[in-house]
Amino acid sequence: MPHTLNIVSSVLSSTARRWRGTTGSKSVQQPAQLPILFDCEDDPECRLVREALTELNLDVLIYPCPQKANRFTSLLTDMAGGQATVPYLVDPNTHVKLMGADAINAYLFQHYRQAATPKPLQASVTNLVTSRLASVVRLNLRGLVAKPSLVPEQPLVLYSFESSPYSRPVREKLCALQLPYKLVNLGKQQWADMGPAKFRFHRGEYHPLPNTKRAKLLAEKGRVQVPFLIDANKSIELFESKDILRYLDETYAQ
Ligand SMILES: N[C@@H](CCC(=O)N[C@@H](CS)C(=O)NCC(=O)O)C(=O)O
Repeated sequence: MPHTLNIVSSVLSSTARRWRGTTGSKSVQQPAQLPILFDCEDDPECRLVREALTELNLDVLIYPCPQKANRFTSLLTDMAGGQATVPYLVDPNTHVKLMGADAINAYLFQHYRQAATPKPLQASVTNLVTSRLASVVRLNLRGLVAKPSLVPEQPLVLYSFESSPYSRPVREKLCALQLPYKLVNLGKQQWADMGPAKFRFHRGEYHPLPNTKRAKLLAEKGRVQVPFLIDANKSIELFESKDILRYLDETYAQ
């Protein structure tokens, strides 16, 4: 698919979900250990969980499980102690293991924000329909199917936020190639964060909120823009969705 069409349909996808997964909490703190999410990018329930993770400003380790996946299915069965389906969350901080968007989001909101799941993130019929629609407009009628790929020694790292139209194609690629990755959620925390990286809606110099992941990224890399990929296996760091997609294909697809 041409890149522009890819981004346009990704905008439609975010619009179908009314741009949930755009803002990030200013108060939730990342726990000591990284929670694990077995996830399929185009699965309606998985999307609701990832929206919640952005809004709670939580980072997770993603084990992608697209259709016909084989790389993480036995790990999922082992961790779940039997057959399980995505979304499946393992939180090593509390030893909690949960399956399904409603159970996972209720836990995440209760444990990390002492709040109930907001209605738009509950697995209601309406939300599951709009989440399904968000996949349909990606024009991939077969859905995300596993593609043969090399196994990286270490998980990759992707800076993203759920509704980011430029980040979605990268997450889909990581999913289809079954590449494990640390998902660093960079939800927007103030008006100055809004808009694309090159022409933010806010006038003047950009200052992220102090002591945030955004401030750290700016200090370390000189800009705040997603998607941003780090592949420690190859000592590669890349901004620009098109470059990242090409890199992943050239490096890992078989
Ligand atoms: N040309 C870049 C555009 C990236 C971009 O503008 N991303 C937006 C999010 S979709 C962004 O980083 N916005 C600034 C922010 O969130 O702080 C690409 O293709 O990756």
